[in-house]
Amino acid sequence: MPITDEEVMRLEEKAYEVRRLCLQITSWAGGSHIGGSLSQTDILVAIYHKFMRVDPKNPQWDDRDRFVLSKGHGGIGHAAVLGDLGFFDKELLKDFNKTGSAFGMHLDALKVPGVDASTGSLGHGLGIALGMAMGARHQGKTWHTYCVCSDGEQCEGTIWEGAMSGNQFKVTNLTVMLDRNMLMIDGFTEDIMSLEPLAKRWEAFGWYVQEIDGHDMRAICGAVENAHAETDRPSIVICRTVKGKGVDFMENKAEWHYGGLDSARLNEALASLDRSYGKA
Ligand SMILES: Cc1ncc(C[n+]2csc(CCOP(=O)(O)OP(=O)(O)O)c2C)c(N)n1
Repeated sequence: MPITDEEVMRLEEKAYEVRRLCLQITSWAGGSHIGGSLSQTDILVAIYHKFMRVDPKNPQWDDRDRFVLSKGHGGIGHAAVLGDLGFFDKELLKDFNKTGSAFGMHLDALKVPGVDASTGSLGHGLGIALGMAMGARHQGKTWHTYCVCSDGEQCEGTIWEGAMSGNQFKVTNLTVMLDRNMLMIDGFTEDIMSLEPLAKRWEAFGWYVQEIDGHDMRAICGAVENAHAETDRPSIVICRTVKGKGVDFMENKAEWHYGGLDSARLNEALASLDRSYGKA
């Protein structure tokens, strides 16, 4: 069913709140992978707020949909979404990455409610997600698995092993979203390890590929619905995004892969975010 204008506005507002929280966590923690957390925000918000069947009061509910953040360094963004949904007390985020906190830069599934897989070593989340999806099928369960990958991750051989397996085993109860922000840790993917033509490569591996604007809620939701409807091939959605999206001094800057914000810089970032949402 096409998404309504009201729902688009609701999701966009939620993405604004999550981006704000990402910036605050970055300040509390003394630094974070903020660039990639801001690029992935709209994807995570759309998945969690429109599609995921989860119960924050019962994080281990057996029939819940599964989510794997294969680009595990986006952990602050994932934690912001989960905290906002009420999986845990949001106040705990103030101690993010501090000694004794449950929250490290890469979220630990044994410590953070709502996290289905501990990730951070790039390239492995796709394989974990494939296993979860195949596990559902073997057990006759209806849960759907979502996996968010990064473009830097496409340099890992395990991604392409996963691509082959997804096709071989026709894993159609999995939706992969690729955060194509064009930047990896210290530069543009096309300068460091060219990925293009990325869509054609995934197609050649037998996947149903869609390419969308990864900051357009309507496009994200439509693509996920198309992916759900595809019953022959595994699905990947290449989401064209901007690293640092929403904060002018971070956008498209490799150096904002990881960075800190003192209180003055935090205020600047929040003001820029407000401007980008037309709130200032
Ligand atoms: C196997 C492995 N090698 C290296 C790293 C260190 N590392 C962290 S993030 C990153 C790449 C960042 O680029 P991308 O994955 O595209 O992240 P995004 O731009 O979406 O934040 C690297 C190499 C890692 N986490 N895992």
